[in-house]
This record gives sequence, structure tokens and C-alpha cells, in this order.
Amino acid sequence: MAAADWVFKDGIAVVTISNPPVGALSLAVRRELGEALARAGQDDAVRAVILTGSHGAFSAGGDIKAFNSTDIEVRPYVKDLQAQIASLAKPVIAAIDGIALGGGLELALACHGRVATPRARLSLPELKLGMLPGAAGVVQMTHLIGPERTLDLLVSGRVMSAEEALADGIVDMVEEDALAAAEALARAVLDGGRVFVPVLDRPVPGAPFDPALADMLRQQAARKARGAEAPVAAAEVIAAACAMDVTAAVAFNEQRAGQLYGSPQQRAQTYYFKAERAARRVPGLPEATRPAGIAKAAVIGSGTMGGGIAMVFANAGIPVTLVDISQDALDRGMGIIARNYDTSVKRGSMTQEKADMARARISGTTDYEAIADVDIAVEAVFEKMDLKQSIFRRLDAVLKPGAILATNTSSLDIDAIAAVTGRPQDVIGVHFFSPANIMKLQENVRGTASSPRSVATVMALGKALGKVPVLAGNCDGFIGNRMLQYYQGEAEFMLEQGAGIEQIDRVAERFGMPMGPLAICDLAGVDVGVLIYQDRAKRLAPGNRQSPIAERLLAMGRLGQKNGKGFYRYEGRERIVDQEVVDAIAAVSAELGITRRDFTDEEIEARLFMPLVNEGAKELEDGTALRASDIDVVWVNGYGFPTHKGGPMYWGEQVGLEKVRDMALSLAERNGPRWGPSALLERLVREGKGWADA
Ligand code: T1G
Repeated sequence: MAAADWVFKDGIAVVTISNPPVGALSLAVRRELGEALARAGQDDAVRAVILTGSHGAFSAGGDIKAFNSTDIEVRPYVKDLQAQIASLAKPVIAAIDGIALGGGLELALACHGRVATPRARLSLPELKLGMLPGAAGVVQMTHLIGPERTLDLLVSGRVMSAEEALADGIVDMVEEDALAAAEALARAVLDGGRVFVPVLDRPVPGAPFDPALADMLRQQAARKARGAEAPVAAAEVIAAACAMDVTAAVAFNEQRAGQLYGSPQQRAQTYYFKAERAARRVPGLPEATRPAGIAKAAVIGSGTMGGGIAMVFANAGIPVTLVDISQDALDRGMGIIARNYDTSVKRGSMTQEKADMARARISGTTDYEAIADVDIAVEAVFEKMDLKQSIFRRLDAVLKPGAILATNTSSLDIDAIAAVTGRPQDVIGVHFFSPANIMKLQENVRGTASSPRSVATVMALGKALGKVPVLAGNCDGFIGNRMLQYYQGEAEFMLEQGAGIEQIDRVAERFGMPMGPLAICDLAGVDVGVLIYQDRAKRLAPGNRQSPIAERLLAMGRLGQKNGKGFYRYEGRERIVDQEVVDAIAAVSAELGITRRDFTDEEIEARLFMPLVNEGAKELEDGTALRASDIDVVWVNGYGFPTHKGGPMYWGEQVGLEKVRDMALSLAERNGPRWGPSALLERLVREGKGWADA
């Protein structure tokens, strides 16, 4: 089938982008669009052109699968197609159904007019790929909605609805039958009854601008970027669109986009885009495996986590029943949910109508019989094995055959939970991250007995819930938390050796983490961290040690943010280092006979992040993770690892697996054998290979 179809009727040529599933602008599509536009120009019988998509998509923009290959560099580019449209002395109207993203939207914005169906979704998501819209998109959007809103749109990668696009003049009409409406518009232009002003000829809203605008936009972008280059470049191009003439601004847009394309960050983010999609596929499931449909859900436990999970189901349109032991507990839980929805509405992330509809899908009960017919029950109570087991016995007794019995545990053994039921094949972990209604990661944990159907169901469910699902094996801490202990553990070991509290957190944050490891410990609660330490201490193999610093803080009554003092003292949002903590750490160093010394930022960065890579390699080795890229997906979505570094495993390969191995050898000497290099890592280093050969 042709990549761009051509149908001609009554003076109007309808050119259709045809590249399922998403209408990416592959080289074949661009070529055929170019030929179709040329033909429309030459053929006197053609009086107007309608540009449209197929298979429920207008176009997802540039062909990501061809990025960093030669195809992407072959003309025509999107800008060439735009130039053809501009020079065509005939109206071109875009008819948009479904997505118009990136280059797809830029192409539509170069048409004279635009009609969308109510299902249209418009966005310029290039920053997620570490690049800029390259075909004048930044300048086009600035002319449509002004500088501040354009920056917000680009940095968030937010998707606009047809209604929103109509209100902003981005599309001219919203009609169920976009083709018929586009035809009517084209005829109106031909009759002289309708005149369109090209997007780039429209005045930028909000002019004249404060001369300080460029600096303001740049600072705003840099604050959100956490080291990513594309947001800052976007701010510069937006400022140019306000200050320069259109031709110069468009040239600058193209130049900055060109600089980012091919950069390490663009490569890392493009890798990451593919990683998320790869993570959805589970190798080895029998061909005939079908996920169970989830039309009704229950969540056991109405605390912060349970309430958040209930919201996730409700927001995805799935009715959900919260179960708790007392009406009081339920009322409290429902109260928190109501407040969370109010906050979402206040922040503008949800309309009142949507929030009301979602809330209406959540009901509560203290009676397990009331959830007998749900398709999935997710347990989200305290991390205590006997409590969880007693709940699973009750679920086993009441739930209909074939229902999925899921646990949100972040650390307990799925097999021990499954063992108390008569249907271990239907038991599986679904680990959401807090706050569940916000964090994207859904770490699904396969027990020894979990059936292919259970695995397929929770993976499909993740997508339906708008989460990013990753499959993990059953072990202490699963993929994410198992690695986290090395990151946080090494932060404390470095404190013992003389690194500063603020210095460690600053290095992690400059690396791109949302919060440093010590600030995170304060946020989660020093007491919570110490409980985990103490529990782990019982299982540590001989020769391994943990730092006693957190225990000392706890003994000093420093619980973390919850009482305003942990590693730091908190004054509002400000973190202040207290002398008593510095003294307590120095005392630990003295007791252990450690000579304190200065650290460079480079050493701190290596010692924080390389142990993650080594433990990740051990997870690949023992099958906890299916692919290195799955680990990256967990760390980006669950722990805020910067996407522009691709994830810890990708980063490790960039800095060199040999260095990671050497770091593991030296940390094993100091901290104990469990810090030693993974056998897989050693083999890859020996053979000069990477994760692809794992
Ligand atoms: N190019 C190539 N393949 C794409 C693609 C694209 N733009 N978008 C999606 N796919 C593939 C994807 O890999 C998967 O394939 C299948 O389509 C279904 O996607 C000049 C240069 C479109 C909203 O950033 O946001 O324009 O992995 O599983 O959840 O300035 O994909 O199964 O083989 O994600 O329904 C800008 C990114 C490009 C769009 C669909 N465009 N895509 O989501 O399904 S840069 C984007 C998405 C650009 C210009 C520049 C989503 C989606 P496979 P899916 P989905």
C-alpha cells in the first residue's frame, strides 16, 4: 500500500498519510506527500487539497524508529513539505482525526486551515526525545498561544484536546466528519468567503514584550530541566520568536533543533522511548495467552497507598471498591481521596467534571462478600506478612474463580503470600509507587506460580491504567528497591569518610535526581529507613556491614521531615545542616577508625551511581529483570532518574562497564562482598561487550 494515498473528486484532492499504526512521517511517507503536493500544484483540475491521516491517526510526527539512521537525513524534510504547501497557490486544509504530534502537527500548522474531530489530540512532544520541534513548531506555537504557554506546552509535552485547540485558534473547526467540514472550508476559501491568515503571519499574543523575557523564559526552563538541554533551547527559540522577524526565528528554530539532534541526550531519550515500549512485551508467554478483562476492581486497605490505587482505577474509568476493617478507617480514606481530587482540580490537572465522575466510581465496604464479583483485588495494607496472608485467605474464600489476587507489597515474598491460597496461579504483585495516582511506574512482580494469564493481565492493566508497566521477578526489593539500598548505603559510607551531607545531595541533584539520597531518607522517614536496615542486618552475609549513622540520628530523635529534623533541619522548604549531625557523623568516623578526607564531586557521583549499575547487572544475571532497559524504565519512572541520561544501565554503558566493575571491586573491599562485581558484568567487560549481549 502507498504511504500517501491520493483521491480526487470535484476539484479537491484528498491526500492521506497512510503508515499504520500511528502515521509516522517515514521517508516513504515524506516522499509520497511531496509527490502528491507537486502533482496538486501542476494539475489545473485540482483547486484545493485536503491533507488527512488514516487508521485513527493524522500523524505521530517524525519517524522515531529511523532516528540516528541515514533515512532521517534524506529529503524531503517536513520543512520542505511545508514550503511546498506555502508556495501552492491553492488552499490546503488539514483534516485531523486522532493524534497530530510533533512533525505531524507542524505540517498541519503549515496548512491554510485545520479541521479536527472531537477525538483529535495535539502535542509537540519532542522535548521528551531530547530534541526540539524542528520544522518551525516552536515559532508556530509561540505565534498561536504566546511565549509562556508555549514553554509550558513544550516542557510538559502535554496533549491538547480538540476543544482546547479550537479555543486557542490552533484548529478552525471541530466536526465529527472532519473530511466533509474540510471540504466545505476549502470551497469557502475558493469562493472568497473565507480567508485564512497563515499561522506564522499572526501576531504573537502578548506583544510588546518585556526585554527581560528571554532571561525569564530561560530561567524558568532551566529550573524544570534538571540538566536537560532541550527545555533551555526551547526557551531560547521562543524568545527569538518574540524578538526576531519570522524568517530569522524559523532559521534559529531549525538551527537549535539541529544541534540537539544527534546529541548524547537525544540519543539517551530516544533509547528510553523504545525502552518503555519494549518493557510491555513479555517474552516466553504461550502464544494463546489472553489477558483477563478488568471491568471491576477492589482495593484492600484505605490508607494513603490504597486510596491512591483506588484513584488510579477510577481515573481510568474502572469502578472500584475500597475495603477496610472499620467504617471509621473507610471514612478517613474516602476523605483523603476527596481532598486529593480537590487538589487536582485546583492545580488544573483535572476538570471538576472529570474529578466528580472519577470519585463516583469509588465506593467503600467493610464486607468482603461485597467484592465477590470483582476481576481484580489489590491488597495495599501494612508490610506485615501475617496480615497479608490473612487477607489473601479471605480473598481466596470470596472472589470468583479466575479473579486476579494482587498485592502491592514493596518487599515481601509473593510466593509466601500465594501459598496460603488455593489458587497461587492467580496471585501476583502489582507494586505502585507513592503517590500512586501520580507516579507512573507499575512494577509487576511474577511469583513462581503466577500464570501467564496473570502476567498478561497485569501488564495489559498497566497500560489501561495509564501506567508504565515493567515485569520483575520475585526477590527482596524487586528491581527498584533492591538497587536503591546500594545507592543510599554508599551515601552513608561516604559520610563516614568525610563527604558533606549537602555535597552528596547536591551532586545527586546536579546529576538530575529530583532529590539527593539523604534528603530522600528524611522524606521517607529516618525511622522507616532504620527498620529496613535492622531487618536486613539479620540476613546480611558475614563480612558485610551497614553504616550506623541513620540509627544514631534516630537515637537523637531525628525522624526526618515528619518532625522537622533528620539529616537536615527544615525551615519551611529550606534544608539546613545542624552541627549536632555533623558531630555525630564525625564521632562514627572516629569510632570506626576512619580518617576523614575531602571528596570531589566526581568521586561522589561515581560512588553513588555505579553500584546501581552493578546490582542491576546482578538482576539481569538472576532473571529479576528481563532486560537492562527494563531496569532503566523502573528507575526513570519510580525514582526520577533523569531521562536525559537514559537510566542507570544506559548511563553505566556510556561511562564504561569496566569502570563500573572496578568500582564494585573497590567497594567490595571496603563494604563487604555483596558489593562485589556481578559475574555477568565481569564477563561483559572481559569480552568487551554491552547489555545487548547480556
Ligand atoms: N515514529 C515511529 N514509530 C512510532 C512513533 C513515531 N513517531 N510513535 C509511535 N511509534 C510506534 C511505537 O514505537 C509502537 O511501535 C507503535 O508505534 C505504537 O505506539 C520534525 C523530528 C503515538 C501517542 O514523539 O507519543 O516529529 O514499539 O505503543 O500508547 O519536529 O507512541 O509496538 O513496534 O506508544 O497508543 C515526535 C511519540 C517525533 C510521538 C501512541 N513524535 N509517540 O501511543 O502506542 S519527532 C512523538 C507517542 C518529530 C519534527 C520531529 C506514542 C503515541 P512498536 P505505542 P500508544
